[in-house]
Amino acid sequence: MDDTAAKREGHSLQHDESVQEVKRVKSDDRGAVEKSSEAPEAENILSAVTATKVLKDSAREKSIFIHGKLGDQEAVVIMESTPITEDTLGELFAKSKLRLESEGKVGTIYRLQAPPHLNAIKTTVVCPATDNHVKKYQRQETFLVEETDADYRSITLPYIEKHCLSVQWVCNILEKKAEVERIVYEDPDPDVGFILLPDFKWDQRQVDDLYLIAIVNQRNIRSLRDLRSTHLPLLKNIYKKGQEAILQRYQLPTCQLRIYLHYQPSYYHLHIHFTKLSYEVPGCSGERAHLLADVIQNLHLNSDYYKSQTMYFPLRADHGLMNKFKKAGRL
Ligand code: M7G
Repeated sequence: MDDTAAKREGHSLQHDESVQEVKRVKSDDRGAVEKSSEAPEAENILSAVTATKVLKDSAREKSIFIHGKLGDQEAVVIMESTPITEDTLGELFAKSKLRLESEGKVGTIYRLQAPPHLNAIKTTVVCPATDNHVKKYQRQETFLVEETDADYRSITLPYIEKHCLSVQWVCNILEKKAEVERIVYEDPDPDVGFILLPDFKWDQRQVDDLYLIAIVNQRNIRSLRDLRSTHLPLLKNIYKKGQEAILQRYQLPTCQLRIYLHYQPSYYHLHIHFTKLSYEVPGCSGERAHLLADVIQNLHLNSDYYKSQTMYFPLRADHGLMNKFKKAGRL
């Protein structure tokens, strides 16, 4: 629901002067295929893309979202500069070319030309792109919605039952038809089990922007709203084992993790986000992200907390649910 500078749905390729990597994934939510950083040079499908509109760009996030055509199909191309990481500094310092830009009292400014392999632009090509994809990436005003439990039952629930995005990609992951080799941890228990794996948003090149999701095995929990105290064993299991798996695999301790659920999510099959605390990923702010630790505490206090609580969440102006809340006189 929140549009971020890092959606990974579609063909994805890394691109610079000399290096190109392609991971080809269809945009029908069937899941991703990870390519290693040593992937061979791929065909430059970007050369066949005609850009029609810049949907959004951000100098701060160093990203641009473009609507265009790939042949006769609609496409969205997302390009993001990759972070500079500590492990590449040695090579970056030794092998870059510098041009002097200006000399001042405080410092000297250079334009640095990094070696091509340290200068990649992460590029995602969503093709064929639907109207929803285009909308999702288009810059839009957002509004804070107040949803009582009655609103949930009369407005939100009927809407998501009719319009929610396909969770086929989730089923494919749970059924081991997709992303099997990407699984970081799995607990196969049908009640408290889950699969932990890298989110589409993370290219796994550096832990600085670590982003994993835990997808629960249970198929009937749509979102935070469905959680009751009976789900505490499941939530505690994810909290504990997710942290342990991340510590073991990435040496990142719990105190450096942000573990949360989105409300509203984009996909109504319960999943938990694990990101590095210092990584300010879009969607991690208070109006949309609910810390799993708080969720566990709230359910301990009151089993019906999320059933009865008034919830607040941001909606984009073009979101279908906005209209429903407006029509009901709730906005
Ligand atoms: P969300 O809270 O439903 O909404 O999160 P958001 O997309 O607005 O954050 C769903 C998460 O699943 C997002 O972080 C997506 O990047 C991620 N995601 C979506 N798809 C289709 C896939 C996929 O096929 N594989 C993986 N690994 N992650 C995905």
